Amino acid sequence: MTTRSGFVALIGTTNAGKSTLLNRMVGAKVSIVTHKVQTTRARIRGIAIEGATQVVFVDTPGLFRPRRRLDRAMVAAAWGGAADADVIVLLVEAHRGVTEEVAQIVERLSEIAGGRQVALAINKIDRVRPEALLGLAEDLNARFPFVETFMISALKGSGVDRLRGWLADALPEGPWLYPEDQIADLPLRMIAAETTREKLTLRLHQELPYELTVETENWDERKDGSVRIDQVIYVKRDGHKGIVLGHRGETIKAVSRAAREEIAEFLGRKVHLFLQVKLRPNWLEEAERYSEMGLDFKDGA
Ligand SMILES: Nc1nc2c(ncn2[C@@H]2O[C@H](COP(=O)(O)OP(=O)(O)OP(=O)(O)O)[C@@H](O)[C@H]2O)c(=O)[nH]1
Ligand SMILES: [Mg+2]
Repeated sequence: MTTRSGFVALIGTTNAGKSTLLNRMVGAKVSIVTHKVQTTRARIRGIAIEGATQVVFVDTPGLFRPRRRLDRAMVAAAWGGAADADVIVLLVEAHRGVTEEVAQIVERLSEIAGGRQVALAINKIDRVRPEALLGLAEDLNARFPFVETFMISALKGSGVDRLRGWLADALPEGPWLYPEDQIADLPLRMIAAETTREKLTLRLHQELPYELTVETENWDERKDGSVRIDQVIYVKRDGHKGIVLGHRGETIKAVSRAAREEIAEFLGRKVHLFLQVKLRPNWLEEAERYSEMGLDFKDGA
């Protein structure tokens, strides 16, 4: 049997649904998802099997106008993911249509696509009336020669099987890149840190989610089959420490409980999670924080 394999980069504006789509393709939660913008910070690889093809999906940070060093490193990681892929899928939100940001991304795509196949996935079709989709597809296809257009709902699953099948056929012949039971190429300690960051992002407001980072400091496999995980939450401002802890530690307790349950489910074993909040005013300018996140510090210069 001829096998195929390759990388499919999911790119688009922040919030377009890239991580939701990756998780659906893989059939497990590999990449964190929130309703807030700029959730994903680095490239996250999730692996799906379709017939004789191994499809390595690369989730990327959303493309937006960067302001800070971290933003620049995120956007560079996203375009880098596209440049390294065999096939690129651009996600556009059906209900927003061609915003200025989308128009800019499509323009930039022409520069980086090279000979690569680029497909268009109009996502969140559950949010619009079907009549609206044709015009949007035409508009986007007039701006860029997409090889194929898909109408999908990453959340509900419609159109996703067709996209996966098409991608499997579009990838080149070759041996599989990962063992067949592997679903992600991301250290477990990072998945665990991301899970905690997701729970923090969901509970904290305004700029706070964007000014903290989570790192797994210690991972201890115990004889009874459980895992003890120690994580640090770095915050930028003194006032943020108290907010993360919450009144009588209620916020951190809720975050810890939600993260622990999800990590335990992912690992299929019991988890003891210990969170510590530390003030680190300059973490956004520290190279080590970026490498922990899977980002290139120099990209943010
Ligand atoms: N209604 C609807 N919502 C969706 C769909 N796909 C994703 N969402 C929602 O859109 C929000 C953003 O989803 P994400 O998957 O985090 O988006 P993203 O593109 O990875 O965002 P960043 O990582 O911030 O760039 C979440 O609230 C999702 O539940 C969809 O098909 N329909
Ligand atoms: Mg994301």
